[in-house]
Amino acid sequence: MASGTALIYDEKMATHKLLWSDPICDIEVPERLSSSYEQLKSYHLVERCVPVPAREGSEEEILLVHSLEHLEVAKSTQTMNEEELKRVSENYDAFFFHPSTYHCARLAVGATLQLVDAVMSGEVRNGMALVRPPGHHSQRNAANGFCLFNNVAIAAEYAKLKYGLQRILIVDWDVHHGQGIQYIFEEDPSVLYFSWHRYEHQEFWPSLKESDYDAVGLGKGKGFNINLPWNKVGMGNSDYLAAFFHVLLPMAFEFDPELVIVSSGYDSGIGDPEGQMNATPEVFAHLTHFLMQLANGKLCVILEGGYHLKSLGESVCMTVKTLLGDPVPQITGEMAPCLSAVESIQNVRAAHKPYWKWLAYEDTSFLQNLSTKSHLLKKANSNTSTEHETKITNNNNTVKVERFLELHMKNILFPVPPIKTATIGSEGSEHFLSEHVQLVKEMDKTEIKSLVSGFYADLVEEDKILLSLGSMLAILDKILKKEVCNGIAASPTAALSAAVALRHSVRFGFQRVLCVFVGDMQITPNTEDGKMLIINICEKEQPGKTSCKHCISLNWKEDAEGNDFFSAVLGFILPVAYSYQPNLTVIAVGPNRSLGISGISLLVALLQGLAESRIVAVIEHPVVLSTTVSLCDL
Ligand code: X5A
Ligand code: ZN
Repeated sequence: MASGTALIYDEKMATHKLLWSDPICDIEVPERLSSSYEQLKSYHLVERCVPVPAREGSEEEILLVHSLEHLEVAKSTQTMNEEELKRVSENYDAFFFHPSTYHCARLAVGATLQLVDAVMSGEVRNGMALVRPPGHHSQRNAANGFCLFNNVAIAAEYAKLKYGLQRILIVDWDVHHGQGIQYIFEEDPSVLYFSWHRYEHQEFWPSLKESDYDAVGLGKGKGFNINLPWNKVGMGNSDYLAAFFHVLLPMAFEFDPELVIVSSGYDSGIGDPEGQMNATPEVFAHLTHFLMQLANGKLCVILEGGYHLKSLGESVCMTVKTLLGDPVPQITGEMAPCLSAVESIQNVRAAHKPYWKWLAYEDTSFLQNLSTKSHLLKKANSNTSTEHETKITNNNNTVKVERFLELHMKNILFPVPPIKTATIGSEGSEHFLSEHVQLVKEMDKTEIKSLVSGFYADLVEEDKILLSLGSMLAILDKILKKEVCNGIAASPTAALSAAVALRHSVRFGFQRVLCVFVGDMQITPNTEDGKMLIINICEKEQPGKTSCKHCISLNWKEDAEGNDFFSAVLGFILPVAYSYQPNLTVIAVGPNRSLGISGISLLVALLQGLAESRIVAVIEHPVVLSTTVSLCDL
């Protein structure tokens, strides 16, 4: 499997700039590129990436999407004086030409295609291209919204042609609707286009009817265009995560793309003057992490908008750091989406229900009940923010936003150790292990006996149990010491191991431990104090164990298509897990599991978005291998 993260940057793309005064266009400045790159350098992320040079996109490549006429007009601006440039620019909605614009736009196209080549050839696993001018608004025959050539659309056509791809997913998390991309692929079922955007019932630019949720695609492309309009400003982390859980991800997993391209605008982040949204930089780490689970990890991230330089830079860093496989930072704060977001989510799901079977499996009406008081206020006062929100919205107070970002980011980007996986097998570190077996032996014997009694006493010899508990505790110990981020232990008695792991980690100071138990759980630890939350996924109902406090039992049997898996994981397990905000996740796989190996593997990968990626897997023998793959391979 390919490894490495490409980074494409060419300072020449910073020469395109506005030469006259224009209050609409003056936010699209060269510093967007240079300061993002400086930020990447300051976090030592540049040196960890594979540098890939940009190139000029060829005329032929540009013509994959644009008309010859559009190309010729753009080409002709190279030798124009300021007055002429201004006059051509006025032909378009929100665009400016500079003598270097044509060259920069060709570099932006070429940089994007270089990234596609690096990923498709296996030279790297994923990557990001920092480009200007952006692309997603530009159309076959028109520049629009700071965009001249549609970098991402050209990349998708190029990938179809050069690599014969039949399914490409484009995720547009820019705060504006990439109507250019929508127009280009509207009738094309081989490109699934998802965009969320500030809409405010068509009040917000570009104020198009076709940006609404009911534009689902045309002809053969019906069902392959997904618009999620935000009808309020102030959307935050919880709204974005809900959009992924309940709209994009179920459709994306069903679509099963061969390549994912992100139209990566960060004007959807906090502090941006265009977006007026509240999502913090680390949400982009989560969005990136989710998309890395598709298309075998083949992910190309292409810069679009983003106009608050500090917010933009931090968000770019979060994205690249996640592409590199670093632990995903914890998201804190309110986890329920606001009512307006829930409304939009339900509308787009309803519009797409005829086309996607996995949308039919989950009812999202429960989301409405999750919306909390603070969010009701947010809905009611989206223009006059509540006191709490004033602190984190920009409105006309950039100082506050900057201070917020500073405090907020400080603890996230520096201290996290890189992901290392502990594997303590029978061959490994005997010394370390025996020490822990000793520790287990010294643990309250009656406690263990009472846990074991009736279940395993006559099934497995005590020594074997002690050994497996020892290796599990050795992993917990390494996680506590921050030597590793995650680990996997085989156990003849997963339920016992999980119970001991939970008790032990709470005792060692983890405030909230999430346990996802797959299979029959013969032992239910005491969860009364709320320091642990257990989600048990089992095939048959377990009498008497269904609904104790902080222990949720999900009965499901996987059908041949695995439908229930995605609706349960995306519709329920992840939202609950994200609301709980654990500091450690334990996943245990016991007997009679209702989940296949690939399902468990994906579940483990998705759960690594929680608890700063700290995760312990305890597995009853046969499935060890593939889960190890998803732990190590990030
Ligand atoms: C790429 C991008 C925004 C254009 C806004 C025009 N364009 N009002 O974010
Ligand atoms: Zn934008």
